[in-house]
Amino acid sequence: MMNRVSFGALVVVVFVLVFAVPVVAVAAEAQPHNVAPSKVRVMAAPAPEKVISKAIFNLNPVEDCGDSVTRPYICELGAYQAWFAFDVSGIPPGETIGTIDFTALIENLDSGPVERSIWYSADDSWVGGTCPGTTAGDVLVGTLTQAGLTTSWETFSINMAAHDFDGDLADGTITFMVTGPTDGSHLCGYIDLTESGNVPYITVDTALAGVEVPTAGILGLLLLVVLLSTAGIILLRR
Ligand SMILES: [Ca+2]
Repeated sequence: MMNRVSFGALVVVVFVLVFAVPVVAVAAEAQPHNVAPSKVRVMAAPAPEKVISKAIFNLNPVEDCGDSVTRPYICELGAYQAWFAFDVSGIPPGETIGTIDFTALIENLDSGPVERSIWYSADDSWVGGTCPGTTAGDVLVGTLTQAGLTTSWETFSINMAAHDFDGDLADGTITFMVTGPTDGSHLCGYIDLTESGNVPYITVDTALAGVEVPTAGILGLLLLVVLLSTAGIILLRR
């Protein structure tokens, strides 16, 4: 009788080791990883697509430039342009970029509403060197319209379909250029750079892909195994 009871108990122990230990290990792996103090990890997300955490990074430019150190003109495309480089090397490996917003203090010197445009550039080699100035951006990634004779913090929602920014996670830098209307109209404004004290920034929303955390399915199976094993012990003792 005791041997049968011991065998039943052994069955329970083996099933717990086989199922419970992996569940605990995977759950531990899913904990959010450390980030720098300036970056805020906001939530643990559900895992329908094997995404186990999300984070928001607020980043200021490592370098910005234009025809002024503090407040360059942004007028027509190809002439009055301001450049911004953001260091994204602090975003941990495995993260993918979901959205990017670019925010800066902009003044519209025209009496009417004016379209402003933001462009992505693949060339980061200007950082630490010469401002690209009137060089063309590679890809139009956003526009907004600012009211006439207004100074306001304006946010471009970057079009993520226009460029694959995960490539910039690999090279560690994102370069943006901000200028005037996409049709080249000479409609002027200012944009404040870092040295003005009104520091531009990007907000990067990322997701960390990984092993999906087993939840109700595995735990339910584990409970079923324990119940069946217990029933087996009772039958063996009769
Ligand atoms: Ca880059």
